[in-house]
Amino acid sequence: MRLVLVMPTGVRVGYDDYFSASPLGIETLAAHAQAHADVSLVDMRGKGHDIHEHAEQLLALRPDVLGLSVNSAPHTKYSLALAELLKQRRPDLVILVGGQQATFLAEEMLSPGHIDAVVRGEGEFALCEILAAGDYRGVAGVSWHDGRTVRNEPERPLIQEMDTILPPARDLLPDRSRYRMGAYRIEGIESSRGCPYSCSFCSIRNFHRGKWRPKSVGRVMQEIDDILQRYPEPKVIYFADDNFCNDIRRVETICQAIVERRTDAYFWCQARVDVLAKHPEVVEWMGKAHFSAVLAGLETPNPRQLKASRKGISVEQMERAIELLHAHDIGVWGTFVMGLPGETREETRATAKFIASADVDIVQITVATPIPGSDLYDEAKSSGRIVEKDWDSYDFVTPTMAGQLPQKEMDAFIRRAYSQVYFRWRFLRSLFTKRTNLARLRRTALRVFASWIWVLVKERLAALLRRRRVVSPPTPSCERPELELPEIPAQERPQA
Ligand code: B12
Repeated sequence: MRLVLVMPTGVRVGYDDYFSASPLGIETLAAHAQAHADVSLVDMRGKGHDIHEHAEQLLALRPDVLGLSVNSAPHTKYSLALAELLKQRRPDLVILVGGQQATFLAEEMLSPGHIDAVVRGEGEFALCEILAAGDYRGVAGVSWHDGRTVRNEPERPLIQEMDTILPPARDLLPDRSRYRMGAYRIEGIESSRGCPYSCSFCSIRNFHRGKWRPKSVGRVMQEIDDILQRYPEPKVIYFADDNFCNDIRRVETICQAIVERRTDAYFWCQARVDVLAKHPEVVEWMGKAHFSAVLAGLETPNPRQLKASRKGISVEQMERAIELLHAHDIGVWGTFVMGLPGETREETRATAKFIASADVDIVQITVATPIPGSDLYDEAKSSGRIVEKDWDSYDFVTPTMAGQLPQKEMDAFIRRAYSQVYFRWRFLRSLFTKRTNLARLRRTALRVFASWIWVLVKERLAALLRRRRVVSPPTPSCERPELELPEIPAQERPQA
């Protein structure tokens, strides 16, 4: 049996063209599925947006089963349109989807009738059961359409023993050169799953049922050793964990083990500032282990919004964590959110001002977006506040809820905040200072920024020469016979 697992792109996802790491989800699924099928992996990101060409490429692999990973909202319409095309050409092809977005939108994915089944939640063992049985019906965690209605099989228990998850089959995507972050190659490791916190705008709590489950330190180090051996080039290894620092003593042990390796690789992870602020001794170890950046959700300085979104951090903790990380030469990749429910214009202005003064090295500003699976989505949906229903617009820079500032005004705030961060004298000067992690990180941010500008220039040139690529056919939720590839919105910034 031939299985093809696909990481889709979006119809207009600009960032797919200039930055992505390898698709850990399908690489991990492949590692398991190899026991039951001949597996190929295809990563469509950065390969244009011609859906016909993509369908041809996939059909040429002669799959019996094709699995699409729909993790993010802007990949939804592309995936539905691709499934429709594939089914027209190969009605016998079994099409499965999984991932965050698909899990919470099973009904919407199945209703048009081109996708056979949605695998909700973790996919490793469900996929193996489907392949072994040659049927998705009756497999726990699967939703499918019986021709009249969507059938939801019972929930699957979460994987209890995380070390039973096999390391990703990286060898199935041998061209690793495209997975870069500026001058560095990038490889991801998943050392834990889930997060016990309940931030209103995040879907992780519901996806992993509020549980945080780690792999053992030994197992994590095996994966790191494997990457160090396999890929000798200068690299960044990132922890794809939702909350890497949930068990802070484990982080300390991992850092100590990394230090013993004396590697020249850099690391980054996602962590909460309250935890870092309380543990300066661990931040020191992270510095010694060459953590070049920590992605921290700083969100907003507004105490009312921090409370309402159940983020559970304070501005003092943000400042303390930034100070600590910088003291150990670790860059801060701060993510901020504007337009949370009830946010006034003055509050948005205050957030923009805060961002400019927060001493963050890489800034990522998003517009609050109700992603399926998040409480924000449920609340906005039940109160009728969702005004934008086109998944292509869930790009985290477009307002989608009633009460948010109009796009133009939001863009202006975001643009000003970005330029105040990146055109600061202190930031520019630091690019040329001694080779510290911070300077490296800032140069990397600049290179990612430059590749984004290059993508933008290419798109504009193509438009000028009337060579705009055309994407078709219509997605089931879209009436237009042909979709013109829109220009990347001017406000979109390089987001990692
Ligand atoms: C690491 C990460 C990143 C990294 C790298 C991603 C990459 N490879 O390029 C970075 C920081 C670059 C990133 C960027 C973004 N990310 Co991100 N990211 C994650 C994170 C934390 C982990 C992803 C991961 O690798 N997981 C590990 C693998 C093993 O799990 P998995 O992919 O989920 O796959 C499992 C299941 O979902 C399922 N499955 C998945 N696909 C399929 C397919 C089939 C057929 C089957 C059977 C099963 C199945 O089985 C797999 C194994 O159990 C997730 C949260 C999460 N926990 O998933 C967010 C997440 C995917 N990201 C998210 C977002 C919003 C973004 C950004 C848009 C942020 C921004 N504003 O810029 C960008 C988009 C970048 C892009 N090019 O797509 C959202 C998406 C929400 C949504 N519904 O749209 C998530 C869910 C986080 C959240 N709740 O907010 N991200």
